Amino acid sequence: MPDTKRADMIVHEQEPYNAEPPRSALLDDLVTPVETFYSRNHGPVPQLDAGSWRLVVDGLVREPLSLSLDDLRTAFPERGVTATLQCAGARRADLLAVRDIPGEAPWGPGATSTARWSGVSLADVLARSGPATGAAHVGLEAPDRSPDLDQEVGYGGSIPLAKALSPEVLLAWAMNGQPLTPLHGAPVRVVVPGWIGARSVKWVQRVHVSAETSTNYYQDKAYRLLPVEADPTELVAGAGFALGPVALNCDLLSPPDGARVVAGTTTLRGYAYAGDDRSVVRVDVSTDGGRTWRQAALQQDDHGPWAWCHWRLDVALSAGRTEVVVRAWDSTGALQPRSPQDVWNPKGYVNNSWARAGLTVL
Ligand SMILES: Nc1nc2c(c(=O)[nH]1)N[C@H]1C(S)=C(S)[C@@H](COP(=O)(O)O)O[C@H]1N2
Ligand SMILES: [Mo]
Repeated sequence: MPDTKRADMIVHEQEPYNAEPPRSALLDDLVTPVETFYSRNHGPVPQLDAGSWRLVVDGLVREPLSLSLDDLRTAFPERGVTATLQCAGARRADLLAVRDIPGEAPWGPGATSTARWSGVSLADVLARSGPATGAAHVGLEAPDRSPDLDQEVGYGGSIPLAKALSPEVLLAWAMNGQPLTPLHGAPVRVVVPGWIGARSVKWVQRVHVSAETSTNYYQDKAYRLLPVEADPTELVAGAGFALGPVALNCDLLSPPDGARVVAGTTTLRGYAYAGDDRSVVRVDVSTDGGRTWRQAALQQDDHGPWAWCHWRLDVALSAGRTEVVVRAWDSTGALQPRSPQDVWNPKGYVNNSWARAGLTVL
């Protein structure tokens, strides 16, 4: 286990390291401590030397750049953003219960965490380089390679130029006020607030401006929502559609599914999150399997538009079995889909169905 993580992480894979914190740990604070923050890696963690690290900006630009960490620190204003990262595979465990998804880990709700990131805006760096006519997408490339893939290039993906030019997208070197750890992308990672975690490329070395989306495996073949009947063992470039902005989602973090609680007042707590330009406006809680609903209190503490919220509701429970159901609404009036059956897909992404937990009340 990397020494920066808490001892009770739920480890899906030791090498490469893939782990999420236990549910209750996410409730300690709206800003997740680095030792608690989930960790998602497709290959071995590269150990890059900050002194010799360079960021190349090239492609459809008027002036290609090669910037050191010192260049970034001195030539551009430092910016900070509190942003939630959520893996597109978060809550996949409930999709696996519907139908098997070979080769994909049973991530729970903990593949969602929030940090205070600091660095410079990608937009400021792109402004210096000057996107040329026809520029429409920004590729983000890293050196790490998955041992399962036979490919020359490392991890990567792209975001539309319009998102890349939004000030919240950072080239970040610090997380919660500390220099990034190697596990989280040192010396510099991209943070794309409101978009699936996969686009927040760690160990970034190249920003490639293009007319097209990236042809990297993780843009063109993985992190795509495939039609239900697609064969996930034969991934076809461009099949389905690429995931981008994070879907509206929520989960119950305490008490967990299967818990025994004492009759009387119990506090139900969890998180809710809506990506990109949407925000969570309401969280409904039912303690009778969805027949009746009450609204939870939302806590966001002015962390800004890119951070999740925590929710809580005191409920009176009497002895017996109770099915808790939780569902969130966003600022467009969208409601989460009802069940994992409705959202099942061959790679097991974006399970944003209602949260459900069975409690035994003693
Ligand atoms: N270079 C690189 N960047 C990466 C990844 C990776 O494997 N390699 N994983 C991505 C995925 S799928 C997610 S969800 C986030 C997770 O960030 P974290 O490990 O800091 O929590 O990083 C993204 N950036
Ligand atoms: Mo991810």
